[in-house]
Amino acid sequence: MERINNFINGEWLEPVGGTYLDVFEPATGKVYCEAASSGKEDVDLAVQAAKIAFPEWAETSKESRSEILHAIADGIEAELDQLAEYESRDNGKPIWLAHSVDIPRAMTNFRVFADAVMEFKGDTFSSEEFGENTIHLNPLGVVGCISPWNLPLYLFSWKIAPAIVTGNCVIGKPSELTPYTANELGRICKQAGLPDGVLNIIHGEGKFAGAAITEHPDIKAISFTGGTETGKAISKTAAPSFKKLSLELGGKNPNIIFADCDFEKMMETTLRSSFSNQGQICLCGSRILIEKPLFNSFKDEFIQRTKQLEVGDPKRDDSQLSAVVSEAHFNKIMKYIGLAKKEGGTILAGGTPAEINGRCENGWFIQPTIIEGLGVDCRTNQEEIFGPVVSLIPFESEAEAIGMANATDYGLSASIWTDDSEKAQRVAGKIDAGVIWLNCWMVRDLRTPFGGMKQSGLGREGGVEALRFFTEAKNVCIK
Ligand code: TXE
Repeated sequence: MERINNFINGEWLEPVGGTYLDVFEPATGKVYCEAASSGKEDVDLAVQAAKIAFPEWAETSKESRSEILHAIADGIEAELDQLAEYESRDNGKPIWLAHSVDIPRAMTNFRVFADAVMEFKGDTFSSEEFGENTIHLNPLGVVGCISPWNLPLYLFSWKIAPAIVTGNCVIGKPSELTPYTANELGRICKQAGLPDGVLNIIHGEGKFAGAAITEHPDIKAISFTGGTETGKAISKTAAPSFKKLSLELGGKNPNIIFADCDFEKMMETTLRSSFSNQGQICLCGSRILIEKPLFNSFKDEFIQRTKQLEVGDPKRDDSQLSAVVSEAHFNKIMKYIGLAKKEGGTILAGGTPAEINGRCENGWFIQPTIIEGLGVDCRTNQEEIFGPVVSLIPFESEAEAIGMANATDYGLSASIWTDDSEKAQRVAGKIDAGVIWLNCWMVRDLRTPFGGMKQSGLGREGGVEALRFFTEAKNVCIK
């Protein structure tokens, strides 16, 4: 069986402990390869390599670093078809989705930061009284990038690109559920001329490999995307060594739909924001708040269109949804559907596994599910389900919608649907979320700050925010 090893100092090394984890294809439920199960010793080796590579990489001009990032993007672009197939096999998402979203976005991540770094420099302040102040933005050294399984290469590269382009050396850890394209990225980086030791990729479980990264005294910062509970554990571990932290965590995002919206555009977008990637995107809207006069017509149309969604083999172009990432995650989502019923909710569509015949008969597929009849305070409407499950909630007034939207511990994103632009801006101003879309969803200019409030995270990624995160300001004053 194929084995994925750690990528350390430009070489593929077996884990020191010699053990491997099974990697499953979610669409079939079968193991198709193994990935290194790493621990502290492997992380130590990677940090040693990164520390040796750092001085030269930090001194490399930003023009040269930017060129290498563009070469990495070219490498991803050249292998788009193959990478999309790998991503789909690893994660369960349709190949067409990985081909149109995940892999192109990974390529764009490298291009955007390759360009952004060219404009990135510290301020200068000069005055008679306080002299000439020049702010240097220096790389931190060795940094850790820990990413999840829902958008594997997309989120891994979203962290790695700004880290290396600012002159840091990286210890990256993809999710143990989806290690495959991260491993391919190591090869593509090497081919693109990234010096050995600048990017090191460690595979393995969070509690061993991930914890060894967050604990390591020579790692200066951690950029993490994943669950809120994991984010809390990482904060605790990282605090005593004063590591910089960027945490992108969960969400329970509201879609606020007013009766005066463009119904067709809203409906088409709400279907996507509910069920794209099987609902496994932190930005998916899982609480759909609908103004009462529109509630019944929204509900009827939404049910009808949801029932028409095709759930099937990720290899098929007509599969709109495919498998969820793992058996454990399948069970978690099904448990939440059971909980919704116990809490008094009515299942309007879905609510069951999807039976797929043939190659995928043992895969982890769930029908897109709509729940109605639950108040905002119940667990179904408070906890992140992270699957193809949404809840419909009616509201009477703007104030009530805002109250409901803010009534969770999360604050990642929201979308607001209305033709009244003043109302849209007014409501946006009152929603506790880091990312707000008016009459659209998932429109992302990568130069804008991205991240959440409350338990959805700490700090912002994207554009200059990411470049600042991976650098440290030093003010040099002369008078
Ligand atoms: O993610 P984890 P899980 C949410 C979603 C999901 C829940 C749990 O609700 O159901 O989180 O998912 C690494 N120290 N999101 O358990 O564990 C782990 O190996 C250091 C939201 O699969 O957070 C992986 O690389 N690292 C989300 C990464 O953390 C640790 C995306 C994410 O895994 C670690 C994914 C530790 N102690 C899940 N424990 C989003 N915000 O997009 C785990 N890891």
